[in-house]
Amino acid sequence: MKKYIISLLICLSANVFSFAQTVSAPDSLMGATVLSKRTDAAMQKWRENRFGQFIHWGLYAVPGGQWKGKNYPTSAEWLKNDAGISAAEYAELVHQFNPQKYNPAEWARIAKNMGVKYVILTTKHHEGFCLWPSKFTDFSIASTPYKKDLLMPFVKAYQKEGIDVYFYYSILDWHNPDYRSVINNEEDQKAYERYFTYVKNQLKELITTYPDIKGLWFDGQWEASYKKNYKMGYELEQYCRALKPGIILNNRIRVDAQGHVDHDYKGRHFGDFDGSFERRLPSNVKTLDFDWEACMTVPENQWGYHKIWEGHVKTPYEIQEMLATCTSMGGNFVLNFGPQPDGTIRAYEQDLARNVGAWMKINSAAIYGCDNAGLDKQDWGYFTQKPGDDKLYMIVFNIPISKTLKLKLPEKTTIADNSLLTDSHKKFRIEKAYGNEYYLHLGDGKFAQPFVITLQLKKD
Ligand code: K80
Repeated sequence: MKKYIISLLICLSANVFSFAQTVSAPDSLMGATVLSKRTDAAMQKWRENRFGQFIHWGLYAVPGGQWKGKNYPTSAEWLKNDAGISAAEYAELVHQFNPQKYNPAEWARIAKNMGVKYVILTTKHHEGFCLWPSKFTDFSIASTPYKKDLLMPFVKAYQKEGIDVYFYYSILDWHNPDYRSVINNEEDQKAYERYFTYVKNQLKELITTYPDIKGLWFDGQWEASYKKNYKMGYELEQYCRALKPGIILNNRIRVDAQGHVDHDYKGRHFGDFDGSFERRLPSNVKTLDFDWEACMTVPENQWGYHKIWEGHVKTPYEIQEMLATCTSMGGNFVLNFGPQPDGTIRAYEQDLARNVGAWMKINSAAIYGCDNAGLDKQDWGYFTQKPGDDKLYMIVFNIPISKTLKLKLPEKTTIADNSLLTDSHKKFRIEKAYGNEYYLHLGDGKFAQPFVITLQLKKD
């Protein structure tokens, strides 16, 4: 019996620490536990995916950024906060959420055609409403006129298209009465502990009911209550890793003992990747020795569905360039969609998906599985490369007046061959400039959209 227990313990800890080379115990300040890139197959797949879709869907889609005749131009999913709506009044929205046209197979088709390899869906945003019929609250899809679980059909539909599914979960919760933003006394602490049991119950429920998900994307971790209870964050990380060995977690799962969010007191990201690039890309960096992901809205700052999109709404060209930028710097790029309350996707998001997808169908070899090529960025666009490959991709966004693209290659490297990605017979004249710099002459070809040139490199 004793022997059995010991081997069981060994087995369990082997599971928890199956990424022992990369996931370690935290230090005394509860710093990061993944100190170098994870090398396992699941994380390798995440990295090779490069392009993902974010979906923000919840009760906030119903008011769509408007309340009692007033338009709130701030983020639609923050309406409860921004319009100062009481919890009781907001909760009435459950009776209006009835997405009769919800067709996840159609969503998945749109996503597949856009070229994404993974999706992150909000299962519970800050509003606290759950898209699945949780056993632990009534504030869920089960209480709406729609009634049916939204998650299982979603997971199945995306999986059918070969798209990995990730769940977003907000630690911040504006609905649960036990939630606290700050802990002022013993009672608050007790309530917050009850709330945390709720969080753990729900995460276990999500992980076990939808075993095919690849990971969790946390948010809402910045409040004083969580900082005070930073040990809960570490416990939560352990809990998720034990429930699902190999699970992929973003950095917002934790804070350290000094209250640092996203990165610990030593500047190291929490979780398995740095997902703190929100509505911004990292500045031009040559190599990053950690995994990272940038998530982006189509308008300036709308995640959930807003009836009115004001200001700068991005074009397909901008999205293509952001994706190329991220790939060239060794990171992932995730584009957000905010479905309408009836379950359909707004026309412009569909247009955008189609256009980006048309570009991806031609050029994705320079994106999927590609990474930083270790070269300086040039004014014409971005270099990418598959790790270990001697082929180099040039993703060209700007054609100079000279029709000449400058290339600065590593020392002792020459170009053995080159062609247009879409036409291996289309070669460009290459001229040596000086040192290890070359000119690639585009000639008088016409290029309707950003295009890719492949260079076959040869070491001298
Ligand atoms: C939370 C807090 C701030 C200050 C800004 C954005 C957010 C949430 N994170 C994004 C991924 C969305 O979910 C947004 O509501």
